[in-house]
Amino acid sequence: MSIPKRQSTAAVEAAMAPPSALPPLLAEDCHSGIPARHHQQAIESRARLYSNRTVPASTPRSQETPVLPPDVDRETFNLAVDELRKLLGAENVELNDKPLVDGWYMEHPNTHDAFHIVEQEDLVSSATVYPGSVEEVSTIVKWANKYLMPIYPISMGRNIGYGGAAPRLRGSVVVDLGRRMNQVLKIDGESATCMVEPGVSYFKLYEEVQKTGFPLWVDPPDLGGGSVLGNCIDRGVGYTPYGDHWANHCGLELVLPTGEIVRTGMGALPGKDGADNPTWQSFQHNYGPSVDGIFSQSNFGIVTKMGMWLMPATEHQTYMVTFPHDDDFEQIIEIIRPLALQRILGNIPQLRNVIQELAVLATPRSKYWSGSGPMPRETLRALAKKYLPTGDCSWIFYGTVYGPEATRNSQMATIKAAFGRVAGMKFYLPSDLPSTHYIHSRVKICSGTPELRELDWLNWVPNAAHTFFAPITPTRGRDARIVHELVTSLHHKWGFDSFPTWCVAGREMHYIANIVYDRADADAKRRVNGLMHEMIAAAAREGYGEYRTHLLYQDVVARTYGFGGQALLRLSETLKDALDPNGILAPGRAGIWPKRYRGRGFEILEAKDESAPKAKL
Ligand code: EUG
Repeated sequence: MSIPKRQSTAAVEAAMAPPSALPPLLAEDCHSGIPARHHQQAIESRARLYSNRTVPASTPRSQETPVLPPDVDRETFNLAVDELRKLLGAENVELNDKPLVDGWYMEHPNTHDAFHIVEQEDLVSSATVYPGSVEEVSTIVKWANKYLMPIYPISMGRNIGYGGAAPRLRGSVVVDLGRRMNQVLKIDGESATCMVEPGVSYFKLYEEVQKTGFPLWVDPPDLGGGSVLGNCIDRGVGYTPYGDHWANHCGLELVLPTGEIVRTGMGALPGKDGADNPTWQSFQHNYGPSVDGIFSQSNFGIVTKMGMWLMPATEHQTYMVTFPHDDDFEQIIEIIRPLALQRILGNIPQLRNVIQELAVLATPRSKYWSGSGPMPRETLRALAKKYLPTGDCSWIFYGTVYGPEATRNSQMATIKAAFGRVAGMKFYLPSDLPSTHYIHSRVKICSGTPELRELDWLNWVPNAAHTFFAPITPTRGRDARIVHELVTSLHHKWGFDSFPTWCVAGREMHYIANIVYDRADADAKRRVNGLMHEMIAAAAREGYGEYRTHLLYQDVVARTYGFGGQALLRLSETLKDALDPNGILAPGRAGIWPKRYRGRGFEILEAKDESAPKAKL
């Protein structure tokens, strides 16, 4: 085993210095870059985040590299990598043997989880391979079967808060699909559809749609840098009327774990003279079983092409409503439900806690308050009063109505009257608020323009990382109360500020608890882990489950869906063993372990150190 060299003081200082190069622009040779319209903002955003950093930009490795996957010895690994270089070209295979760089959102690593909760070196790959076509993806899959090498596909690796680009199984070979497969393959202005490869970000799709001149919207989530395809197969959420991404996908091309290439939906029926089927992006189903579902949040195939529906552009009006009391949320949610069910609310609105509003101003919490543990409620009230244009409030609702003015006016009148039942509510239009207010970013997101503002709350603590606890409840005040009280009290027990946002639809809501922590603070990381495990278990006892979760919690979350003695997980395992007999594809993803690894201790079923903080907080 080679002994890693300690970096000299000078090397550490060099690593701490702000990078001199500008963050990369979106271009042919940088699919994951920043659109020109956001370049200045990105430069400032990065400078702010790096000014709150106390850890070196890069960390020397303390373990022998590349980290090997289970059951593969170094000799076999080296042999396999040599063969992969021959198959794909040496320039398309990269060993993960350099210092780890966490970077930031727009310059993120594909070697590990930049927002590490466990040791930075735990969730790491052994190597990265860059396929350039679906045939090359198939080649990689066949290679993995030959060497029993676990591979972990990523689209762009910007699944931030859920594990980023990191493989679930340490030492897996990351298949970075996005770097060379990043084209918008079609934009159809007549049917309002598109087809994308894994490396197309919301930023890029937006630019490409603009170039066509068609009046069409993409549906961005809170941040625009992620992969359209990757977000969709992880069942992410956006904020135009097309916010349910998976519901708006239409047609997949994928590579099975044996290397076979499959098209689903109408794409299974070849078009005339070998063309793509003309109905592939218009009708979601093929004849026979509907199989698309088993390729989302799974490890049954590698999606290489995906159709998406685009929304015809329309007039729109975003608004904001503030509510004064912490306890108002139950009444607010009861008001939202019928409005959402009747489609008077045009999109998936967000109901945010006042702390998000303060944090998104990008000022570190330490500038306001020097204590540890959660910020006291009175401090937060005083800060809101002083720094927010709305003054003191508890909840902020961001909604948007769509369509011609007469329609919007009538919807808005109904919405205003309904929220008017909450004592002390205040209604705002974007024009009522300063040009720097976060509402202007929501206006863009809710009308199809991807944004970069959301991560400003990462300045709340130094070296900030975050993860999400994301349970689903019915859209109902009493369910909201159970989850919100459970989350708030457990955040306080483990010493964290609670940052809740509800993304509300008619029948269900995604409760997003955003845990922001200092990734240089080992104790904070231990507490995040304890908090996550305790919240998942406590919510499950009440009957609530997460829609999505970080790599570290996929085993436990999968097991909370345990009806019938884990019948669902067993079904997934049956499918897994049939489709991936050698267990090479993303072992452990979504809690699904292939036979080869099952029950050997790879599952993470509890926090190793369960002790809550000793201090009374
Ligand atoms: C957010 C929303 C999500 C998610 C992660 C973050 C919003 C943050 C609805 O899903 O998974 C403000």
